[in-house]
Amino acid sequence: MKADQFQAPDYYNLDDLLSDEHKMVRDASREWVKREVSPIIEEAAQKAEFPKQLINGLAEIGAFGPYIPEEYGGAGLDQISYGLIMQEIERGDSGVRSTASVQSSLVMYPIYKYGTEDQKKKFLPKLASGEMMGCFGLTEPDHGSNPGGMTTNFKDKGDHYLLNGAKMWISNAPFADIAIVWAKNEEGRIHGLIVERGMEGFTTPETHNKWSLRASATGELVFNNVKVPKENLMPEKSGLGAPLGCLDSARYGIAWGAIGAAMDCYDTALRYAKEREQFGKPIASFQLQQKKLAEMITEITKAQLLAWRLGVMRNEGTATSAQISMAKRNNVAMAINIAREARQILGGMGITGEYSIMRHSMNLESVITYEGTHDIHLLITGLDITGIPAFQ
Ligand code: TGC
Ligand code: FAD
Repeated sequence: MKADQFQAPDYYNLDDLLSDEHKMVRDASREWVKREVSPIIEEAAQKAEFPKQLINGLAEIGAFGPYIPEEYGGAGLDQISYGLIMQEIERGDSGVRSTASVQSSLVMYPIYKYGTEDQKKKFLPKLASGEMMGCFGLTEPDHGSNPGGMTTNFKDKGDHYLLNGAKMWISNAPFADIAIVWAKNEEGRIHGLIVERGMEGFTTPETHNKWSLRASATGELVFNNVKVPKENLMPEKSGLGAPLGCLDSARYGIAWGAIGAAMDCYDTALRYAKEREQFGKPIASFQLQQKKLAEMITEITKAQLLAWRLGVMRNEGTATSAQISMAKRNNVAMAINIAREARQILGGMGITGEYSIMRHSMNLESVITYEGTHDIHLLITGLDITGIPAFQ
């Protein structure tokens, strides 16, 4: 793979809207990605292996629980810093960002928000340091966009719960030490349980043959009469709103992350277009290529402003779930379109692993599907503006 020459576009001087802390956090993540992710990520993706050697570095840049308070091992940062970290990691690879998103927003966040003090003390510091890794099991083979229909269930057996069912498409599952599992009790109410590797009847088979997110490990969670200690139920929130609340945080991170992938594709295509000559001129001199590049920087700039404003509202505690959906949907679609256009600017070279664009393009096919598909987020906006649900 080519040396990482990335230069971040900032057409509307977004840096002026960031604090010194934001810029410090962002620059540290950017440097780390350049040093540790770029040199190894192409090979990891080609081999379809999650690069476990990145776990310590992710912890060091604060990517595990950026906004979790320091007393629980988190970095105690605000929402904009969290977004900027996700942006920089996804500039390297969406799969590596997935690992950080899941650990932060889908594992640490529910324990922090819905867990007991004992659960917080037991799990959060180890999750923040990367000593322990987690995954989040909501999706089932027959319930993806409609998680409320889940059939995974647990029964009260007096001194423990008995868990049965299966989850699929679970990021980090093959190597996770713990799984946050959403399951129905005997009354059909959804609760979150912390299931630990080693519990009898709990297995995590890996999902192979993915053409997308190849540097992220994906798997199933299978529960066959798993005895879960009662102290592993997170008591502070139940119902579908509990897992969906975690998704708000993860979707927000993706709205920033997608900008990173788009910036990398744009920056690569711009440099290539200025260097590559055809018909005796740099291809950047042709109007058709300029149109592509000009539209890319316009869309990136709009996405940056959307994410920044959403971050401000998240810091104030005023951002709604529907506002988060709009940003996730817009920014991921923006990134996938830019990846496709950028790939064309590189001609044949664009399909090779010499450049990052094809990998980003394939990765974004997962990002546009997980955490709520492109169409589901549109329906969430539709519901918000009309008051009428069109899901069924
Ligand atoms: P609905 O009746 O609308 O809502 C049920 C309850 O949930 C509340 N709620 C939310 N709460 C917090 N945050 C949100 N975003 C919320 N959305 C809804 C709602 O107020 C209600 O509460 P209550 O107290 O009245 O019961 O539910 P529905 O069954 O009609 O479904 C609505 C729909 C389709 C929008 C929802 O199911 C949905 O978002 N589906 C998409 C599923 C999804 O996003 N799955 C993601 C799985 S995890 C994943 O993909 C991780 S990838 C990680 C990585 O690798 O980076
Ligand atoms: P379906 O729900 O079957 O949808 C198929 C199509 O139908 C989509 O285009 C959808 O938009 C459309 N559709 C569905 N319902 C409607 C409707 N009402 N109106 C209009 N159109 C509709 N899940 C987890 O729980 N944890 C994870 O860590 C996780 N990681 C993932 C990693 C990867 C690589 C992938 C690919 C997925 C991951 N997921 C995870 C699952 C992901 O959240 C689901 O794939 C996603 O929610 C969509 O569900 P589905 O694949 O079952 O598609």
